[in-house]
Amino acid sequence: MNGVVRRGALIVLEGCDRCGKSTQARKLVDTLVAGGTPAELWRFPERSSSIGQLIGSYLEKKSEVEDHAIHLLFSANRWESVPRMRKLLQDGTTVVVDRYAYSGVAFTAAKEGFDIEWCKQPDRGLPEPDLVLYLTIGAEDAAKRADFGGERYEQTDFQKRVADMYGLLREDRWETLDASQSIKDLHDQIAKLTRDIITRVENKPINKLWM
Ligand code: 2DT
Ligand code: MG
Repeated sequence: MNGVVRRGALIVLEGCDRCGKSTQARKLVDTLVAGGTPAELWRFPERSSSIGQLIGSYLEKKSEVEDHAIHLLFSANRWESVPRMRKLLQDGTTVVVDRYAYSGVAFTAAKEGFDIEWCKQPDRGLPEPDLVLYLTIGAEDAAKRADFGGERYEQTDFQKRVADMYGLLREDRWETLDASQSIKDLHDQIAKLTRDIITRVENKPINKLWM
């Protein structure tokens, strides 16, 4: 008998707007659950908490928040979820997250006058993802997809700078995937990478990000 609980994996999807992260995150969780692997879909910002509501109002341009202050609120919005995230992972549930600290850093560092190291600091020590799936899409393909909505940051120039910042954040655990392929092909690739990671980390401790 094996009484040891195998932990779940922390899987993060990152990339610019309209690259298909949310679609892929949802499909991944559906596939895992259908195959008998406990999995939950998360996204950041998590707009339902008090901090999340401040962020939501900022993104919808209903309020203005100073750039450093909003950066710290995005980070606080992740930290407030950490106890629940750790518990789920330790109990064996794989958590698939649509955006994480990398979005936090890439979006703020894309603004004037921000230093990457300053941007990373508040998220240091968060649960470290076991796999980061970075979805890329060329400017031409992006232009063919549906129009941006009216939220803050949804402008082509800004998104290009965000992509440059993501480029500075790449780590060993990143897999860069071409998001211009079909939804199904991309999903199959993501599902395989995820299954491999789940078995590889099930007996490993949860590390701390950027420490
Ligand atoms: P969605 O369109 O995915 O809801 O994202 N953002 C996100 C930040 O600026 N900092 C962060 O820490 C996170 C998680 C990216 C809403 C926007 O919020 C940006 C797009
Ligand atoms: Mg958006």
